[in-house]
Amino acid sequence: MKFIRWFLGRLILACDFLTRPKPIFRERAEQAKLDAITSNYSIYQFHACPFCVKVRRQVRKYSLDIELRDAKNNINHKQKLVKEGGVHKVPCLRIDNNGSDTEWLYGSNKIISHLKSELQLSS
Ligand SMILES: N[C@@H](CCC(=O)N[C@@H](CS)C(=O)NCC(=O)O)C(=O)O
Repeated sequence: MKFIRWFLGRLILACDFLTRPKPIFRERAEQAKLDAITSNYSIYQFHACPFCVKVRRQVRKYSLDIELRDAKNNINHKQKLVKEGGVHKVPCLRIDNNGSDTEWLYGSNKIISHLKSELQLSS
């Protein structure tokens, strides 16, 4: 079972690598505006989780600069996700609203919808 999961994970990563979307290009000022917003974002994720791959592909497609945090191998990230987010589930988008009222958004579809609406990204 562990091997099958490992194998499927590698397969997903290989498919992702071979079909990776091309990042879109923006004018410097426009990109800087988005970077300022996403500097408050971080994504808790596992490297080979298919839902995390889905979110990472969108992040790449839209050229978003969002810190990725490994919640499987990094014990500090894992503990923070469980303690503050509430569940050890990935992907999870952490939105730091300048110290107060930190949001933890779980679920790949919710994260992608949030990014699209918050950052006004076209489909
Ligand atoms: N419907 C969720 C599914 C997320 C999910 O099942 N994630 C798995 C990893 S692929 C997880 O976090 N499992 C908890 C664990 O392994 O501890 C989504 O779209 O994000």
